[in-house]
Amino acid sequence: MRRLFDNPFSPFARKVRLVLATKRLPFESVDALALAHHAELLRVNPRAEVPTLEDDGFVVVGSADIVAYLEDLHPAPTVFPATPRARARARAWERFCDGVFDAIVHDISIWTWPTHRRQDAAPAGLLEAGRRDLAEIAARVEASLGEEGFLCGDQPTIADFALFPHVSSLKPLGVLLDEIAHPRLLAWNRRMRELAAVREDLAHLKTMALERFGRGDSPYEGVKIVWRGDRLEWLFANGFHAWWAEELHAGRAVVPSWRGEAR
Ligand SMILES: N[C@@H](CCC(=O)N[C@@H](CS)C(=O)NCC(=O)O)C(=O)O
Repeated sequence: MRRLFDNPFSPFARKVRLVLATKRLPFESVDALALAHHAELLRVNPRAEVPTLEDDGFVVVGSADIVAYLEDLHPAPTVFPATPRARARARAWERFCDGVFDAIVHDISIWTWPTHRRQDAAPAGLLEAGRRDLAEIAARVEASLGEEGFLCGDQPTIADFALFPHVSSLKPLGVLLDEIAHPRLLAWNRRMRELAAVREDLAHLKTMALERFGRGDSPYEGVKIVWRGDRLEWLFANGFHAWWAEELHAGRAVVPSWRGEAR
């Protein structure tokens, strides 16, 4: 049995679900960031992160490794381009989306994301720094999209699946794309939204947002934020280490542990 320790809103889990849907592989989904499933998640992944895949008792941790595992087992339809250089480019995009794009989106969404229930305001300059970098990333993606339609050729690959969840976060974070500056990115976005896997992902997201937050409560941890390395790196590189230390002292920040200690 294929079981995905999942979360409807995690960009990494969404990337894996896009790949599962593209390859038409059925799976059972557990919303493992819901507090009710936390112990189960710790059992398979001491860092308590989603996505984690359990395939007939065999555990694969981390979205890129899960995608590579699925590709090895089920190579058709492929989510990687054909040539070694194009594959290397696709992996580089995936890593950039996972390590850089995700970090910025995460670090500035704390005050808009319903889980955190924050009453305070972001430290001065944080949202501006995030929006500046996100605008630069949008410009970079625009410049990289060629005539072929997708990031690494004429078919969607892991590069596009890693990028899509983050692009869909831009508008709520105040980064607007327009036809003058971003014609290719907007056309790419429309093309992505025509894919069955993406339509499924967006419909799921909408249903889950209503289900998880619609009643005003939430099944997730509401105070402590888990700060993984990449997310801290962007924060520190932009000078917000003192703010983060305050968060830590106030009991609102934790870092994942490879030993699997309970938080
Ligand atoms: N490198 C990991 C990162 C996964 C990750 O950061 N997952 C977040 C959700 S987006 C998580 O599980 N955080 C734990 C928590 O919020 O409790 C991957 O590629 O799968």
